[in-house]
Amino acid sequence: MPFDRPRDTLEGVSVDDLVIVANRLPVEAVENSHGVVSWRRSPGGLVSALEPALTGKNATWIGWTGHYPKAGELPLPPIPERDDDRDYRIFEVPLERDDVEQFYDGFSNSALWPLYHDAIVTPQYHRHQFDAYRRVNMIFAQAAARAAAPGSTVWVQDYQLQLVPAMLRSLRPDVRIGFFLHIPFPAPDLFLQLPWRRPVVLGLLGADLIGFHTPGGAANFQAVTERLLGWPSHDNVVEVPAAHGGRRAARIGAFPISVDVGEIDRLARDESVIKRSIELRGELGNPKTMLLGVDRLDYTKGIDVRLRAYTELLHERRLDPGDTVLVQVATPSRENVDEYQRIRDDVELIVGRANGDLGSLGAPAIHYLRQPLPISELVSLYLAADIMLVTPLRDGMNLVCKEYVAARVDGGGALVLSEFAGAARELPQAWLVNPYDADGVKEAVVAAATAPVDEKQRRMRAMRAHVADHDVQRWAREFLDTLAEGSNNSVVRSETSSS
Ligand code: GDG
Repeated sequence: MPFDRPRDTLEGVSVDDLVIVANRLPVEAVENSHGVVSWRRSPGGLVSALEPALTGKNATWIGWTGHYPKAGELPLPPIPERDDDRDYRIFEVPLERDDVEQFYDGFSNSALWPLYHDAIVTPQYHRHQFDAYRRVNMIFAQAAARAAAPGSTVWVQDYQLQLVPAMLRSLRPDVRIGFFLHIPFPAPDLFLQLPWRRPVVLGLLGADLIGFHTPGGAANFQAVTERLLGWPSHDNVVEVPAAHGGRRAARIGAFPISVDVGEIDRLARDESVIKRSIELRGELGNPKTMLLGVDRLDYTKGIDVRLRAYTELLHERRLDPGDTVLVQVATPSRENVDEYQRIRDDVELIVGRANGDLGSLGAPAIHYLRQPLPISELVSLYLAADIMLVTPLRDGMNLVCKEYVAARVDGGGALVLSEFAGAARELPQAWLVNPYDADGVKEAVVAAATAPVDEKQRRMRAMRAHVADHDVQRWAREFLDTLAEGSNNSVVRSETSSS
């Protein structure tokens, strides 16, 4: 396998008992007012999920910073191996411009992302991009192989790194390998379009435990392995031929991810956050009904679906333009990929038309923010919103709806949620919608806006109880415990197994 990167990234460093391998590191570069760049912990859910598992262990997180060297720019300062905020090590996998274009924007986000989201937009398959994917996956696998202590656990994250489990197993057969897919695993007929379906499935089967958000994703993967490889599989176990004879068990399971409920609860009870939520409603003109959307600006999220439904309801006067507002936060994402520029244009056209037709001076129909906000501001928005609109065409889980539920410590609010988000299985008390059915979405918005207070509270209470009991720390614990349990019986001997 080609390896054309400096090999010294991890040299001279002691090996660790738990290694997380993710495309992105849990730190981000921030620039102060004097232009000095430093690194701080990034606020993402994965960091909160994994930190309890990492703390107190010899642990390492391997990933990319999100930046590559650009001509004429000063290099970013090195990331401190440790700092006061964390007691695990960080190792950077440096990516260059070509890697980012071919591996990340290319194969990961222009082939796998759309294919795994039901081919909402047409996946682009290019051989040179898959070659880059393979090459970069090997860089991550080699870094993990060097960082892991004998017999330790390596947990690989997400669709960008599906080849890593098998690559790592061939380099380090002694380590226990887990893999978690954060996006949906599609129906077999769709997945089997992928020209490189075999290396991808074999890559994943290098893991001892392969986790999905939903039982549906797990079943799709198991069906694909049966159709493609014909290997025996039963009770969520695929029997994989082992390197030295016999068979090895690759287990498959559903582990629905969640949010850091404790942290969101703390923010939602913070006086300044509550004060800000009241201020926000004031700034919006104290409307009778405030609707909210919060998403990465991504074509899977159905931002256009909800904006169209809302606009039609205003036109039809089923919602009153005089006392209803919608706030849409759309965080910029993957801006180098054409389809992301297209969805931005679509969304902005709808916003512009709605505000031109239905707004008035100082009172737009849609308040649109294409910028990232601090998490405290998001929680203030969650507290302020009467109706949260989460309408993806397909979503592995969707954390925003769980954050909204966790933030509603007042027991108020209403959630309109797509059936095609993984979270719909766990939050059936939401107003569930088929995002392809425009009239159905409109009905659900009106129903949520006009439901009696006690019905809304009853629904919210049930959703809050579920989310409180299933936080992200539980998700990480259950995955790692299942991975550890499997280690005692991970070899399926040919004489004892059915074939
Ligand atoms: C993938 C899967 C799965 C958004 N804007 C801001 C901001 N956010 C935060 C939200 C939430 C997160 O980003 C988005 O999470 P989602 O789950 O909604 O969506 P993806 O980014 O597509 O995540 C998804 C997830 O992985 C985990 O497995 O649920 O299905 O697609 O936490 O709050 N955060 C801040 N400012 C923003 O402006 N601070």
